[in-house]
Amino acid sequence: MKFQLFGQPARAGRLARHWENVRLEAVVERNPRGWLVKGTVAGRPGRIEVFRAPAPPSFVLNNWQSWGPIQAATPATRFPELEAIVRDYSPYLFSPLPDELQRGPVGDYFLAWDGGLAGFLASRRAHPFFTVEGNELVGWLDYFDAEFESPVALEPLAVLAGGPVADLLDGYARLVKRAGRVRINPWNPAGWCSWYHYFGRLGWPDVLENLDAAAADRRAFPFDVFQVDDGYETEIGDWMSPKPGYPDLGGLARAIKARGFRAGIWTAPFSAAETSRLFAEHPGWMVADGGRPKPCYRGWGRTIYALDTTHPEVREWLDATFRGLRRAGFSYLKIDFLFAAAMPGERRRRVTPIQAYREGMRVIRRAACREFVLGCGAPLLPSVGLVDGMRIGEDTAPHWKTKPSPFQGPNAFFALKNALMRQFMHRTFWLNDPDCLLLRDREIDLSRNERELYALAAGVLDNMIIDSDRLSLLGPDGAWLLGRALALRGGRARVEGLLGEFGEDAYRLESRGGRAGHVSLAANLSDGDRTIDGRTVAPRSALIL
Ligand code: 9PG
Repeated sequence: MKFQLFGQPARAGRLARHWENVRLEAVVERNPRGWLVKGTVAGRPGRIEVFRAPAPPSFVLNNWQSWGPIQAATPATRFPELEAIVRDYSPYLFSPLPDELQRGPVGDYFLAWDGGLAGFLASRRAHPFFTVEGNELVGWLDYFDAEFESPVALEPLAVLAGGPVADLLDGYARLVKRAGRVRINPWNPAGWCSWYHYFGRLGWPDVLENLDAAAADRRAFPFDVFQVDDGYETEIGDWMSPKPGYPDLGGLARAIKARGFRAGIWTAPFSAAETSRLFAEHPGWMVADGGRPKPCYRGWGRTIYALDTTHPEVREWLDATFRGLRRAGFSYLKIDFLFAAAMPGERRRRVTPIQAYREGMRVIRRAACREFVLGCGAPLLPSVGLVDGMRIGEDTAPHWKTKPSPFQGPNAFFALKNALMRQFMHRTFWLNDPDCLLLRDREIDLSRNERELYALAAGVLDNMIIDSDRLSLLGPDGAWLLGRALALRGGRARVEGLLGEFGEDAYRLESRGGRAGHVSLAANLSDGDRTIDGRTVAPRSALIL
């Protein structure tokens, strides 16, 4: 493979570059699988071009964030729908560098194609991403406006050559795991979550109803954890004061634990609504612009600000909040809208937004101790080593698909597609959360085949299995699908079809070493028939091969 490193043809050995006040030193190692680039940088590097190569005709394009898409793309791929999302929600949802996304395809962290992969192994300070310039792929490290007095490690880059894209991604993921010294939590959760039936209308009687239903039939509902999602809190930011009608947080956790489940709770710890007590009392804790709190995103009909995680008082507050949740009895912490902490803006200390994010996450990680931390709405590579589980797709929903856009609102199709395409992150970066299974057969717009497809795929992938139904709506068939999904877990899974080898949105999954032995599953997410291993697979359905 021919490519350039730092503007020169790649070759093994040492190299040094000096410009303005920047000193960059790197070592390029060759090994049988490819190349590894490590080094240091000092000064004010801004944006560094690290990698440049001829663009392949199609490649896997990955968005930086949990909810962002991963998909096959070409150099001509454009995302016109992003403009509306930037206007209605946030410029920072799908990139910390919003302008880049408007220009053409951006692949965050890595790019993979048939026969090659270029990928950064960490995002500790810089934001690593790839763009397409004419007929070339370009890999960048963006250090924003940070300045480093003494040399800091560059984010390492691996260039892998040869083999199918699924193998290249697995190889990349193993290198990320090693670089991040990742320890995978031995507990792969099975649980319940309130969001995808009750959404923000969750009341305390709803929690009790489902707790009692789950406790009454443990065979049908073999949950370890019972997680209350968004809806219990008075305001985004005011986590410790539940709404009227709810007990205090200790009472909430006790009700769950008394029925034999681990207690789980949702927060958006780096977010503060304009209407929250948190914001009213501490406007100076927010990431700012021109000295004033800088809006980060729109949500819940409100403007949401982002906490400045370099501020010592914010760090104390985060620490107290998560120690408080733990003391209240919660041992499963879903932390959401995490991208907020990585919004560019003015902070107490001049670090990159990625450093700020990781500093905030480290406070939470430490305060959470050994309890299970599930990231969501999170920059992916910067979170490696700091979470136990991670949502790796857009929200699911009680319907299959709305518009054919990768940046659309919640739907089961895109949630499952991301889970399939990001399987290489499972048990390397963390445990993958493919988002919840919706298995009820009433008050739902998913067909039996669609529900089965999601459940079997999540099981074969060995992913986290969280059901989100009003349990009284779950018939024997729903409980059976849940049991099937759980019984399929435990293997090492591989996914083929990432570049459309079986036609668009069709995949072949293979799992070995799980409780069910060797399982092959054809997953057809498309609206047409697909042929996999000589078998015809109907639209929106799965087939055990
Ligand atoms: C609770 C939900 C659930 C869900 C999370 C997250 O871009 N958006 O406006 C947007 C809003 C909500 C959302 C994702 C994106 O969902 O993924 O599981 O916890 O928050 O509010």
